[in-house]
Amino acid sequence: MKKPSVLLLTMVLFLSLAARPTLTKGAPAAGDMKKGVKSLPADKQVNLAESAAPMSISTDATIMVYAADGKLTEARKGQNGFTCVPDISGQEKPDPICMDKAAYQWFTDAMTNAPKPANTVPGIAYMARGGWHWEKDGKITPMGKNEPGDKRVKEPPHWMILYPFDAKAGGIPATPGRFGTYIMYEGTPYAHLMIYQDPARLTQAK
Ligand SMILES: [Cu+2]
Repeated sequence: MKKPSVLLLTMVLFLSLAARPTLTKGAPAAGDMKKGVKSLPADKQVNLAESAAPMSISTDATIMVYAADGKLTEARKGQNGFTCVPDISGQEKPDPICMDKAAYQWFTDAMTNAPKPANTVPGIAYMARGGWHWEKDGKITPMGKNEPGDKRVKEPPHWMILYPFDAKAGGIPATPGRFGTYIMYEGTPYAHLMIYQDPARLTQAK
């Protein structure tokens, strides 16, 4: 697997809220976050990372944590192809994420400013604590391109399908609304499907 240190470090995206007792296990309380996720002990970062996805997924996932130098390092090797990270936006509330291999590729490409994501199959990512995006003039700012003055908007717990979606062709909105599903970054190679559904409450097909 590619070295993910650059990856989520520079990412300026979503954020979180909503503590989910059903899956946070020993995840730290909001008060612990004042100094940022990077200053938390590794075990707390692990719990936080795991809290992004249903436990059935995160228990077997590779877990990355921030080392003292701020770089992401592998804290635990997984077996199910998913990788979880305790925080991606560096906002005052952590926004952990769990990604499958294709989603990991997608985020790596986004973070390194690749012209388009290289994943050839749809990626799936879970953000059970929500995230953030930024808006300008009622439109969502492309990832990492937000500027001072842009409006920061909270995303509720959600999951994503990371693959080229077209809002017009699919008849899906390009901004969040009552529908609860929309295409984020519409009109860019990084357009993807956002689904406002708490991953903590997803049940698995048997
Ligand atoms: Cu998104």
